[in-house]
Amino acid sequence: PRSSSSYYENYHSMTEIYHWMEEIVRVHSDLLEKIYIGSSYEKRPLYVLKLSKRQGNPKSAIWIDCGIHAREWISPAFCLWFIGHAIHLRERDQIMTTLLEHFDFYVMPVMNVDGYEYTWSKPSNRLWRKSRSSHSNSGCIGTDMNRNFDAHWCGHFPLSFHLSPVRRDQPCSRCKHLSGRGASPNECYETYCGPYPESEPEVKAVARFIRDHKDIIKAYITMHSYSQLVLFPYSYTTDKSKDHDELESLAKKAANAIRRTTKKIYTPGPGARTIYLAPGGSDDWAYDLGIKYSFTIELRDTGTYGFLLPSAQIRPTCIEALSAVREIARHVLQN
Ligand code: ING
Ligand code: ZN
Repeated sequence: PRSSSSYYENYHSMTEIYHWMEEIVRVHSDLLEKIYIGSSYEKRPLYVLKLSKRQGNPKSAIWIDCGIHAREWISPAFCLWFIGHAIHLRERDQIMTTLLEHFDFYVMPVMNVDGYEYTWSKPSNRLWRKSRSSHSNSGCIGTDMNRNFDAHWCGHFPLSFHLSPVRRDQPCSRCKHLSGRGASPNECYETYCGPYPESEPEVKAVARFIRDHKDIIKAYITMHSYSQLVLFPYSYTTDKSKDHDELESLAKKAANAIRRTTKKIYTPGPGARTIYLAPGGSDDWAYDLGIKYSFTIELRDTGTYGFLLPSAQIRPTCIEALSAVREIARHVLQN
């Protein structure tokens, strides 16, 4: 059944997640609201779940999104587990109780709904990362949603590059070092940034929602995998952000909380200096919008299973990730 703890310790298809959303919101309408924020390229609905203990006066809120990248299945599993944990264990879990007394949560279980569905459709599609949109006749499909936000979008390429059909056909030789991991204007690459910022309807819907709620959203947290990292801005530049020291100490506290919880080691650091330079990412965008506490958490593991993390690890991964979320929330409360 959809409310049992074993439900949350398994991965679920998009169809199943839609049913889960419908049911949990129906049964727990006192705590949950399903907000429609737009539709995907393939016309699937995009929902945000608002988790709120009290109706009425708007509280401070924390945003958590999952499933920006299709193959990172542990990420949506966390969002589902987080909601399930909040609903079913809120009385028994002191952490959850305290969190809910102070914050509303906006939780988006799956941002890349089309890509996620695609990874379930055939075993050979399991490692798909991008959206499923088509922006050219190259035959290549998909934009990297975490390169499509308006934060120094595809920053290393001149605008003319994006406009010229001739040059778009091949990778920018000058920028080749960036095209694998940074961002690429070539639609055939895994990190294709799209034809313009927010070209993806999913990114646009999320950006609009967050913009409209930016005064109450005090923290932005986005869940990815894998690598076990607690990242904060910037990823688009190796320069330090103006809140670098505070974010670094908070990321360290979050990583320490994880270590105390499950003994797993997560490495804290700013994106560009810790892993690679990557413009157009959601946490950089949220940070520059004014949401100071902006984090990308890369969940388990460090490469043994990678994206194919066994479902037996869902529960411990979610428990450790919750301890990181709690640390961030606690800091936000004090500041
Ligand atoms: N990692 C992220 C990626 O999109 C990242 C790292 C974080 C990039 C923040 C940009 C901004 O490449 C994974 N695993 O997706
Ligand atoms: Zn990712």
